[in-house]
Amino acid sequence: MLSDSKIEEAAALIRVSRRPVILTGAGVSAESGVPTFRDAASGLWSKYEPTELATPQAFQRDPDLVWRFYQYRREITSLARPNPGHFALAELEAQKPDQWIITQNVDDLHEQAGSQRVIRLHGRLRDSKCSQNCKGDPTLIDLEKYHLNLLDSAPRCPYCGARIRPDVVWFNEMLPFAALEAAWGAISRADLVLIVGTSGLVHPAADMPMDARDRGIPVIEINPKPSALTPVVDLWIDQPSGAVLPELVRRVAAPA
Ligand code: BV8
Repeated sequence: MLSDSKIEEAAALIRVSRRPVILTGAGVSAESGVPTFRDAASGLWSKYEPTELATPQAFQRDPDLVWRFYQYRREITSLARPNPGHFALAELEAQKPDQWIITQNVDDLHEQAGSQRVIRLHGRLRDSKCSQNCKGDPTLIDLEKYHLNLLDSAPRCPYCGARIRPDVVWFNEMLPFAALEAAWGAISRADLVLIVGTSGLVHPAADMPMDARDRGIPVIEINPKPSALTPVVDLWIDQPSGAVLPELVRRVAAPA
């Protein structure tokens, strides 16, 4: 049974919010069958730590291994469809024109569900680019067009011959400036932050809700397990987002 009073409390806060910001992590896609980031290396990949594969150093050392890891994740993500949580956030955006989603996720399930105001901090799994960005940052490469959608080795850039890589932000890489600027701008204007499905371990994403909190803005978290942010949020709903968000958004629109 959903914790009713917490849902009602959250709905009351969101109802009066004019500029909500929703920070999402891999948990919002879990009910779509996309393994969360820390579970991303399961099965054949279980002997690897995702954080060890998602680095430029790993790609430099063994581009084909890292390429295969991302082709494996692309395969899983390409089969995924938005879950009721993604659709609920798109519905909330329709009620709140100044809402922004800031996502750490590299799937595009928010966009597939209809969300239009989405800031992507860590890139997009389905896009590939020249690892040297030889034609500008980013030099995106259409793998299909060049028949380069190889499964087990990192293809070469058709322009300069450098290895092709996924267009995602790896650990120890700077986030895209435009995304960072948009995210901090949205956070600075936010009058409420809703955190959905993140362990709160990755920076600078994890710092964003805290900036709002320091300004006295209400911060709500939806996560079945405690995260690094749970101790500092105002309201923690310990339920899966696919179950909670539709009920929450329904109540925002029609007070109980
Ligand atoms: C940078 C793309 C400047 C690749 C990813 C400050 C302090 C400490 C360290 C740092 C710091 N500042 C910078 C760092 C270094 C580093 C960092 O954060 N390290 C940490 C981990 C120690 N950050 C960086 O390097 C960033 N760059 O800051 O540039 C710089 C440059 C050089 C040197 C220093 C600084 C770049 C970070 C980007 C990394 N790339 N993704 C890829 O995907 O392969 S991050 C990756 O983790 C994913 O994007 C993922 O989204 C993200 C965060 O993980 P979560 O989304 O939280 O997923 P996770 O699995 O962890 O948790 C899932 C949660 O869902 C759980 O809590 C679970 O309970 C919950 N859940 C499960 N089911 C459900 C659910 N919730 C709701 N409903 C459910 N049904």
